[in-house]
Amino acid sequence: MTMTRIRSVHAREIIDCRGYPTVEVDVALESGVLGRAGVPAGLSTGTHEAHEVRDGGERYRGLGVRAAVRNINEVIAPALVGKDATLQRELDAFMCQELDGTPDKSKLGSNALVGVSLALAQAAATAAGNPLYRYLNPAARVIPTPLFNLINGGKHASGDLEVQEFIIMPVGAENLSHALQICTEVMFELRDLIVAKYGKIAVNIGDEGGFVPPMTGVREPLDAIVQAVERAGYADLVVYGLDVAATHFYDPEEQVYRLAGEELSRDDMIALYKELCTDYQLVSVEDALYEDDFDGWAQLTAELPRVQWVGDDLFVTNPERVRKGIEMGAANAVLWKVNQIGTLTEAWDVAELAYRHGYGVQVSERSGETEDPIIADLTVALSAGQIKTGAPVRGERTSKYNQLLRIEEELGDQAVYAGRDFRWRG
Ligand code: 2PG
Ligand code: MG
Repeated sequence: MTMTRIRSVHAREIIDCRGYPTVEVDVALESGVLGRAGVPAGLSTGTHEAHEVRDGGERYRGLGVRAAVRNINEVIAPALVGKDATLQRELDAFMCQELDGTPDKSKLGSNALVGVSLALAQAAATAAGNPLYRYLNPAARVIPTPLFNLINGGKHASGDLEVQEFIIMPVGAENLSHALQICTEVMFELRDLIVAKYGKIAVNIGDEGGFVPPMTGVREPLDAIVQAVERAGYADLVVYGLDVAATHFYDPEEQVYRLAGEELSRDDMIALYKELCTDYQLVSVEDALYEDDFDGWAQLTAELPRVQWVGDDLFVTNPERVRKGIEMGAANAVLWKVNQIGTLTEAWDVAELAYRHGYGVQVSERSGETEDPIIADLTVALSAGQIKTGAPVRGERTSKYNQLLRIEEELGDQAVYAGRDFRWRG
């Protein structure tokens, strides 16, 4: 017990990959072990996410996190020092109920709670002499199928595409290192295709490392990616995905989706997905409809049950919203982001809830990331079978892929690449 007793909790302000301030937390134990976590942040956030505390004012255009840092150093730290870091569930509950006490974490900030919760887990794992994935799940061996986001639109890019992410999934790869090779070679081909058609200026990249070419609609980018996959020689090994992030081009007053110059109703959107799923090997589509349209989601899921319909803004890793989705048959997979709900324990329980009802779990980065690779370990610990962490460029994305490569190597013969079974828990 004494070795895992918390000696100090210390937070600081660092910057994320967009240059926005964020929180980093160090948890030190009596044994001298240190657990550190960086807090990610979304930009195309769901309305129902837990509340981040930002400073406002002029500094960093209001985005500073000094208040959240103070909440950790002055409120959370004194309350946690002396407690046992291995009691993750108890400590997470204590922070949420006793120290914060709000339903949306708005008193201390989800950015404060997430940082402490994840740093506690890292410290406890290190103290136990284990990598985090194995500490959380000694039987962990499923290496996830990656969803590589090769073209960026929506809020993550400065182009005209409304759809946020155009994704390839190397389901036929032998393992993660092969998957990375496939994706990167496809990315090189896509780069050449875009340069040939639109010139060099068109291969600038968006927030998640994907290209931002001057394309419109849904088909033009999908066609370009399919062509790049074919040219790279991987047509048999690759299927496709989208994060439509539809809430962000939905007009709730008019009840229309404004997509590529057209106004589409919910039924038009469902008809569009039917066509796209026939014309492309689309196997996973996230946020296909508006975040509060549970009825539309249920209709879509019933009409196209073979596709993985992933709820991100719809569910926001929130047990109540996931439960409602399960009851209504809305979506069949949960996008899993710890900072949407606030603590590791709450997010973990959401994954368990999803599994119990046959829902898939896709672990995801945020568009504003740090170099912290923790979601790689969490994906393996959850046996989630799928991870979405951007294009394999830029350090805040490669840190996750490279950590997965290390885990795959460490597991050796034990490792199982999820491949085509990405939706089913290993
Ligand atoms: C999403 C995420 C990550 P953000 O919509 O799935 O890709 O974006 O972090 O901006 O919410
Ligand atoms: Mg999303």
